[in-house]
Amino acid sequence: MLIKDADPIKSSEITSKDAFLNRRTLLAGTAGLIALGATSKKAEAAKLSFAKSRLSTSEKPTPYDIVTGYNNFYEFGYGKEDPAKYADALTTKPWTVKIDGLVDKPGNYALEDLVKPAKLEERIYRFRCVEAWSMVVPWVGFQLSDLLNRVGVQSGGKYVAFETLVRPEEMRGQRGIANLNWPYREGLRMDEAMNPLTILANGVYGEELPNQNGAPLRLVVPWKYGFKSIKSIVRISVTSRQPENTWKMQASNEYGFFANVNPEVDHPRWSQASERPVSGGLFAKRKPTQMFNGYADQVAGMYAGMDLRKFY
Ligand SMILES: Nc1nc2c(c(=O)[nH]1)N[C@H]1C(S)=C(S)[C@@H](COP(=O)(O)O)O[C@H]1N2
Ligand SMILES: [Mo]
Repeated sequence: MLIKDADPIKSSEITSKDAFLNRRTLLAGTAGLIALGATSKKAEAAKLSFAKSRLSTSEKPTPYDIVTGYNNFYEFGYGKEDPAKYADALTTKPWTVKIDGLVDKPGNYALEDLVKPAKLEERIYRFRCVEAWSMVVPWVGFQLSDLLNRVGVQSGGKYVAFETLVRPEEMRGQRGIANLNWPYREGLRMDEAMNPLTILANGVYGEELPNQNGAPLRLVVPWKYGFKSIKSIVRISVTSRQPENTWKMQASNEYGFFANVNPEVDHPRWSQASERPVSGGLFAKRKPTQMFNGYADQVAGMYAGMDLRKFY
């Protein structure tokens, strides 16, 4: 099958989904294999209001259909198209996040109570999966530091641990289809959690997150491989010890805790020297991967003195 590239899209238009919908015939050509069915339903998603951010990249975002149609979310299956097909089964309203551990104000928080006081911003970030593909995603969310400051981190709090929900009735991957040790878990060191680049996203493309992207609240850490950016969070714990993380538990010879994007350290199955942008048609050229996914200026200082080759 020959797939024609779409016309270039002006970056001024790109974060408006209406502009996207007007062009979806063209974009459908680009997305190629990705079904359009899910998109029309998502047109009903609630719009968010947010400010722009100086921390956004000026690179052109990956088309909406790809951002919401080519996903990793093993709770719904292994395939890249499984999340878009099956994640609608997840009930995201109401949603509660348990915040516990070394914080002044632990509790079970309704999602609204976490999001309402927050300063929502659009953060257009590069996003790099350890499988060596990449996108540019216009997230909407707020800094994790903002939430941590609100709940008050106590002096012994050195790490932040996150968990996704376990709900096999709604998550087919948890019914024996994907054999991970549920719940999906991730963690950050406190300085990483407090870094201004680290956000909790509740939206993408100006609207509430679709389920396949980790609704209603997911982490985004743009200088680390995508698996750190845990989806559909139900628990945030401040801990004194380095928490477990799912992919390291699964295969510690392949995945680490830090998982900083590093073109010089290969994964046993994927060279990390370059990446395949999942936009611009199936024949898009690979491009060189950047240290810390291009965010070295903002984050390299946190790892001064660490031998980065040992912390894959
Ligand atoms: N709970 C949960 N979070 C997850 C995953 C997952 O399988 N389960 N996959 C991770 C991986 S490997 C990637 S690359 C990103 C993909 O995010 P996206 O689908 O929004 O692009 O989500 C991450 N967060
Ligand atoms: Mo990934």
